[in-house]
Amino acid sequence: MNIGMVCFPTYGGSGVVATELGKALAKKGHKVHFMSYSQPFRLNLFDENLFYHEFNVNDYPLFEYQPYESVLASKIVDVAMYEQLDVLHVHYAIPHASVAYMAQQILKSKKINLPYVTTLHGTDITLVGRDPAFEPVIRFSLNHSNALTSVSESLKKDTLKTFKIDNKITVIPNFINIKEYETPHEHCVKTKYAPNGEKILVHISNFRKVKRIEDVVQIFDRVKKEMPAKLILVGDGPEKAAIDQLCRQLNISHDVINLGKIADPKEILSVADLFILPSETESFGLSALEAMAMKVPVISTNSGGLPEVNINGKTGYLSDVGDVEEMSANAIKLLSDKKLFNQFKENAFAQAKKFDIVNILPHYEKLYQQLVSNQAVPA
Ligand code: GMT
Repeated sequence: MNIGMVCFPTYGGSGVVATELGKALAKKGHKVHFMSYSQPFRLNLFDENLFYHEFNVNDYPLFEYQPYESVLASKIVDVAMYEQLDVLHVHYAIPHASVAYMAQQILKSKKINLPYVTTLHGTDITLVGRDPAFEPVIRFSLNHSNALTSVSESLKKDTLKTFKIDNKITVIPNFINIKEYETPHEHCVKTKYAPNGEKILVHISNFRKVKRIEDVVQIFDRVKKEMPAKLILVGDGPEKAAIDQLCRQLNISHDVINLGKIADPKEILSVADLFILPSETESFGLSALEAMAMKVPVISTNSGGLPEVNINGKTGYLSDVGDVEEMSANAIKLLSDKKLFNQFKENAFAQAKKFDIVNILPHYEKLYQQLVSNQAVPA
């Protein structure tokens, strides 16, 4: 199949999922055409079936806001016509679902049928999508998607509650390629970060408020009072300055290692003892799954889709949002009991295996196939 793939290229789970999905489809012989305003950060193009079509959103003095949607819709039309796309897959509802609809209508006027799949990722529904200003457009474009998927049962429920749409939502969970985690990651030596055998806590995110990184720091501060420990922070974003400030106030900056944006976190995860994800909302928690695939137990909240990934008392622990005391106590308990800790590591890996790409990819392929074989252009 010829598949068009649209995602945000920036650091964020939806771009990672789109890119890894595209790579896996390309390996299976499909031709995958990415369209974005800059190259998605995990997209390396050494595959004869992967293509990248960049578009420029020009800066024109008349426009205070650049017409991203129009340029993207034009690019989709162009790629669909000249690369003969069979199906389009857009990630993140806002604004990609309505852009896909617009492109589909333009193509329809040229007697070309391009069915599209919209994958809901999380904040497109739970945060940004809650803004009533978007409501009519989101509801319309979700209802008109030829297929609608969400990355967790929890997100499906949230979508149905928020938008009351009529379209069917298929849950296809996020995934990892377990083989990539089984190969040794020797470059990153643990003693580089923990020269005296300190426990290493890791958090990875795009440092937005929803991630509650201040809770990561508070948990670390409490763990550090019980045992020697280091905190590795991967990523960057709007909350970074406030987090630096908090670390200074708590006088723990010397034990907090900021690595900034890292495209592939496997090496870092290979030295981690615990992964901390105390998010306010999290539709799935791909970073937690990546940690578990590296046998790292997870201390997280129980919000959104996290209970579908991290199993309480088995692969890690889940607590109410903001319950820093319980999350710290659980972290200390796990790190102090070697037998329990090793059991959780194995459980985390076993749970991650369920989300291996080989189990998830056929669901997407089947969906595309269903859309391609139904030639009817939607009204
Ligand atoms: O929150 C992020 O890290 C970015 C955001 C995105 O869309 O890029 O992530 C969302 O999608 C990921 C991939 O499906 C999910 O694993 C994350 O849980 C989800 N984030 C939230 O719901 C806050």
